Parts: sequence; structure tokens; C-alpha cells
Amino acid sequence: MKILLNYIDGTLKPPVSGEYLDNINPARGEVYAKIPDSDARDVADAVDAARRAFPAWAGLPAEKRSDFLLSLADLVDSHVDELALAESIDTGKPLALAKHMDIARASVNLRFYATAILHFASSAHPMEGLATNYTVHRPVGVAGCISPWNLPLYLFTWKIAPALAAGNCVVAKPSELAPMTAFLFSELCIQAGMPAGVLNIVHGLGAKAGQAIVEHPEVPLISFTGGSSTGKRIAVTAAPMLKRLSLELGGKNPTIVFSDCDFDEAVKNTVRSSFLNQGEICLCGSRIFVERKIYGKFKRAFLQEVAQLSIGDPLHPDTFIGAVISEAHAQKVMDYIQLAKEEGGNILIGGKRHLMEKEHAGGFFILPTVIEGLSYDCRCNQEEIFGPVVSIMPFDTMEEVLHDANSTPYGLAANIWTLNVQKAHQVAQQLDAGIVWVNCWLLRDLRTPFGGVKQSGIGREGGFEALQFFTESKNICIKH
Ligand code: TXE
Repeated sequence: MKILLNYIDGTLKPPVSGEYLDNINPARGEVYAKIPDSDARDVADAVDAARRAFPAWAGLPAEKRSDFLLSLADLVDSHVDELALAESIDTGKPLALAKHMDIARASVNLRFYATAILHFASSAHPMEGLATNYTVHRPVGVAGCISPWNLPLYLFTWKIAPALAAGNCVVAKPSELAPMTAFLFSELCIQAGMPAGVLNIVHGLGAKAGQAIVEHPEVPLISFTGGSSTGKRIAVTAAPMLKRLSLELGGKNPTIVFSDCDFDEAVKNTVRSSFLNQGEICLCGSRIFVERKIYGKFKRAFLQEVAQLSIGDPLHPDTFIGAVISEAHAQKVMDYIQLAKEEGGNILIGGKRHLMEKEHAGGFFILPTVIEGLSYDCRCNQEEIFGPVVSIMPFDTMEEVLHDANSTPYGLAANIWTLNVQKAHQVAQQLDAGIVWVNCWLLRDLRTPFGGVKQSGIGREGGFEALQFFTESKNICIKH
């Protein structure tokens, strides 16, 4: 059985406690690896190492830091098959998705920030005849980066790449539910000759290792992606120390289908935006509002496509829906399906666990589920389920759909389907969301701001926004 280690001060180390946690393969429901049950002592070692490494790393020319990140990207590319297999086994997601989305994107994240830092220039503000101001962006110190289980290496690199490119050293904690690719990444860091202490990876529980990172007084900024309730806890812990926070939290995203859409495209993409990665993406649409004129037709076509989705062994090349992350999460999703029935919902398809045989008999599979008849304000339409479950509802007017779409405490992403440009602009402008896709979904340009409004988070990642988050701006004013 594989035993993972922490990556601290350039070397792989067991946890100080000597204790390990089980790492479970969700498609089999079996323990297949052990991960360090780290605590505040491991975090303290990691922070010390990061602090020691900081002056030299921050003092390197940006080109040098860029070179390190580019070599890491090359190593991710040359290990894509191994990393994708590890990601699939660790999370239950389809292998093909892990390869083409997760690992491909991890490499792109590293390359993007390796090159973005070369263009992150200082600005000058001359005061005619009096003085000149110039503003420099300095790295902050030790950044804490805490990432979730749904897109493990993808979101891990999305945080550490800008942090490192900007000249910070990092103490990172991947999710205890999906730690494997971060561990493999630490081996790649050693191979790439990353200077000791620049990146430190501490494995373990959120409430113990994660909390210790947030509590550590020498970690002045925290970048977190995960559940909204965890985000709030982090904010409470960080507030008395006035730490800088970037919180990317949950979503309950609306998909709005107008009758003047490209029908086939809308159906095909709504299936994808509902069920990709088992619906375990914060950007997935989970409330589908369809204009009443085409509601019946859309529902039939949508259900027909959903019925054809292949669910099962994540390693099989044709699988579209794999296992959800854990038994506890599967139970949470099933509890919401039960609640939906109590709230008056009618299960149009799915609604059950998908039972498999042999080595997958203990796996955490849930059939893609579509629910009709729920009111816009019931709990199933307001709370994040984060699984292969969507609710479909008819609407009559733009005012009505805007009201219902904006009714949740969340505001991460939204999806609009219409060929009427004017309508697309009107609706997009009025939706409470940080990201709106019109006639597409998950089309990402990494230069654009990424993040949510309301309970979906604080701050923006992506592009120069992330580099700004990971740096302090200092203005220097020189009198002529
Ligand atoms: O996430 P957690 P969980 C949502 C989704 C899901 C729910 C809970 O609805 O059902 O959150 O999932 C670390 N201090 N999303 O419990 O706990 C933890 O170890 C510091 C949405 O798995 O938020 C992990 O590394 N860190 C989402 C990370 O936080 C702490 C992605 C995320 O775990 C901590 C995942 C603490 N006190 C879940 N407690 C998205 N928006 O993409 C936990 N952690």
C-alpha cells in the first residue's frame, strides 16, 4: 500500500505524529493508500522552511522563477498518464476527463503564471513638475494555499502557481480526500530541483492541518477553495490577525434556456454542465430554467441524452460519470434526493445509487438525476448539493427567471442560452454571478477574473488579479 509523505524543506517527511489516515478509492470503496495525519507541528516546520527560503526566492529575477515553473509544467506534461491515472483512482472521476481536463489544465496553470509574471509591470504616476510616483509589487511572504477534492491538481496549481510566480513561498494543503496528485507533484518538484522550502505540501485533515495553517501568525495570506461553511470558519479564524483572504466557495448556478436558443447546442451543453465530473464542479449548473414555450420539448430531449450517459468504472474509456468522492458525500447527495421528494419534487430520471458488481461493488456511484416540480425557493433549489442532481423548471418571463435565478445565497456562475444578443446582454448584466457564460459553458480564458458574489466567495482569482492578491503594492513618491 502506498504511503504518502509531506513535502517540507525540499524533502519527503513522515508526519511528526507518526499517524496516518486512510485514503479511499471511491470507485471501489476500498482503502488503497495512507496519508499523513499532520498537525500544527508539521505546519510549523513547513512555515519555518518557507520563511527561510523566502528572501532568496523573492530576490530571484522573475525570469528564474518563471523557469522553475516552466520546468514543473514540462514534468507534469511528461507524466500526464501517471498523474491522470492517479487522479482518477483518487477521486472516482473518469480517466479521460482527468487526462484532458485536470492534468492538462494543471500544466496550463503553471505555464500561464510562469509567463504572466513576466508581464506584471510596475506603474508610474508623474505629478508634472513636482514629483514622480512609482508603484512596485512585492511578494508578501508565506502564502497558505488550501485546495479541495473535486479538481485536485487543477485547483492546487491554480493557487500555488501565481503565489510562487509572484515570489512568495507556499505552505499548501490538498484535500485529505484526494491528496495523491499533490504528493506526486512533490516528487516532481524534487526532480525539477525546486529550492528547498519554496513549496511545502502538508497533508492531513482540514480541521487539524488546514486550521493550523490558517492560525499560524507567520502566514499572512490564505487562498482557499472549498465549501462556504469552511470558508466562513477560515474568515473567523483569520480576522483577528487581519489576514488577506481569497475565498472561492460554493455555487448553485442557474442555467437559463430561452425559446430562441440553438436548441441542440443548449441540450447537449446543459447535459455537460449538469453532470460533468459527477456534477462535482463549483461551476456546474444545478437549476435549469426553461422558457415554457419549449419546456416539454427540452425536457424530453434532455432526458433522452441523460438516459444515455454511461456511468461506471472511471478507468473505462467510455465512462462519462464515475463515482462521487466519498461514502459521506454520496449519502449527503442521496439525502437531498429524499428531501426533494418531500419538497414535492418528481424524479424524472435517476434518483438512486448505481449498484455495480465485483471490485466496484463498494463504489460510490449515483445515477444522474433530474427532478421536476420543485419551487424555486425550496431547500433543494437553494442549497449546494454538489453531485449529479439537477432541478428543471419552466418560466414565462425574463423578470420571473431573473428573480428566481438570483434567489439563492450563492452567486458564482450562470449560463444563458439565447440567440438574441440584446436579451443575452440584459440577462447577463442582471444576474448575481461572477461569471456568466452565454451559449457556452466552461470556456475559460485564464486572463479573466474568476470568482463569485454573495456566499460564493471573496476576491477574484485568474489573470493579474491573482498576482495582485499575492503581492503588496508599494508606492514610492520622489520629489523632483
Ligand atoms: O469541503 P471543505 P468538503 C462544497 C460542496 C461540498 C461541501 C463540503 O458543497 O459538499 O463543500 O465539502 C480544508 N481550516 N465544496 O467538506 O471541508 C479541507 O481539508 C482550513 C465546494 O470536502 O470545504 C480541504 O483541503 N482548512 C467546492 C478544503 O478545506 C480546512 C469544492 C476543502 O474542504 C478546514 C469542495 C479548516 N477549518 C467542496 N476545514 C468548490 N467550491 O469547488 C476543511 N479544510
